[in-house]
Amino acid sequence: ILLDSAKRLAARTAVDQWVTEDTKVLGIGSGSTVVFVVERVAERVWKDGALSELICVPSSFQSRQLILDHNLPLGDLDRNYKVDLYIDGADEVDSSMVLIKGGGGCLMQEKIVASCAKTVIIVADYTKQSLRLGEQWCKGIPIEVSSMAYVPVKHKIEELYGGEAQLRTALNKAGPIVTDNGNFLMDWRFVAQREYDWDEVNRTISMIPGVLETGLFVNMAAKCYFGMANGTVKVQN
Ligand code: DER
Repeated sequence: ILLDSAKRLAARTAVDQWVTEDTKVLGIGSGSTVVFVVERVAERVWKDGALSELICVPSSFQSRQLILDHNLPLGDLDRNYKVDLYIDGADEVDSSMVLIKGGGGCLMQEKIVASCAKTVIIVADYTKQSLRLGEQWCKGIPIEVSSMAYVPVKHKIEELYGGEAQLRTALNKAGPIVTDNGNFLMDWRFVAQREYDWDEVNRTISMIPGVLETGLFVNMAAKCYFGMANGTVKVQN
């Protein structure tokens, strides 16, 4: 089946299993797969007349626009910092549920909302699953960095862990991409053959002055729903 069908299948399966009348505050991730999550939630609200108390907290401008476009109740962490459930996509999910996120540049708010959630569920098509991190996503681990610090941050990461960290430049804008939060993004292409302790790497890179957030989501996701090429859904936890 087509990739979009695999994404839609994963999204609808996860929403129908996890979004219930008890779900009051639902965190909405960013990217193309969560479009199908919001579509299914909107069907349940507007067609089935269900989920009457649901509030949706966004994780980016794009996510906020999705919520508004589907006329779903928009919330924020100021009023709803206890998030019942967070559903998002991922660029890659390895066999121990380490995620690479940030391909769409939204990793900082995504990790913040995910950190406020009781349960984090990932939805993805089959191309996102890997045994070993980096097998599928070859663009590097996204890192949100202060624009005044990206050069020292680049060198510190490369000294610590090897590989190469590159500033993410825009396609339809001259110069670097600026995130929803007004920062720059770097993509760190790590050394594929090297053994990394991703929990330690995430913590250490996060502590480098000038780093706002990394796209390494470690020990955050409870389950991942993969839409498979044969039209089935594979659940990993
Ligand atoms: O940028 C992000 O973190 C997105 O959630 C990304 O990881 C998944 O985007 P996709 O659903 O468009 O592949």
